[in-house]
Amino acid sequence: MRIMDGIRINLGSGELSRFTKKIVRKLSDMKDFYYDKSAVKEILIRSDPIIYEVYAYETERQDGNLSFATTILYPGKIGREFYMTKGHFHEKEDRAEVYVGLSGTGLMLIMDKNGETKIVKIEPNSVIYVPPYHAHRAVNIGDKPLIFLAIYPSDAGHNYGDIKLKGFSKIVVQENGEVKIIDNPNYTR
Ligand code: S6P
Ligand code: ZN
Repeated sequence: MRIMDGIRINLGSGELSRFTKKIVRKLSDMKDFYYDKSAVKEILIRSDPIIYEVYAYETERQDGNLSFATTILYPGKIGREFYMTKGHFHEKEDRAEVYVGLSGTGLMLIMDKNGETKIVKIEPNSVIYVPPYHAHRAVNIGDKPLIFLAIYPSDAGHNYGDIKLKGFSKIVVQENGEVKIIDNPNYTR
């Protein structure tokens, strides 16, 4: 009997050996998501850095199916705020998700509907559970790419609208060389 190869993750680059979709997110694709709008403008005059890339293996969007994706979130800052993913609620809000840290160091922001945010470390071999009805965002607080695997129901979908509008209640910034979690001045409950 033939033994099939599984899909492999290149732990150096984060690339999947097989994927159905690749996303490249540049600063210009997510300028509303950073709190310091003038820092965004300033950077975009000169360049349009890639903030993160996603390799997704997505199966048919039907109840019961699972999909998975690796994300490579580069190191850097926009003003004082660390590079991060857009972050989203799921379109089907009752869908949960699991994250597995593979490389680099980051934080996961997990926020409920009332704006209560929990923060969990993402590092190699850490497993993070994102419960249903919670928005989630990854932040790279290190100086290497942060690479993680996400496993989610194929019909979960993404709802970026709420986050684009209000952001998360907390943001992650650098202050005097240290990582600080502060209230987002633009967030309204
Ligand atoms: C999907 C899962 C991840 C993210 C990816 C990019 O449910 O949470 O694969 O899509 O990390 O983040 P975002 O917020 O731009 O979709
Ligand atoms: Zn998700």
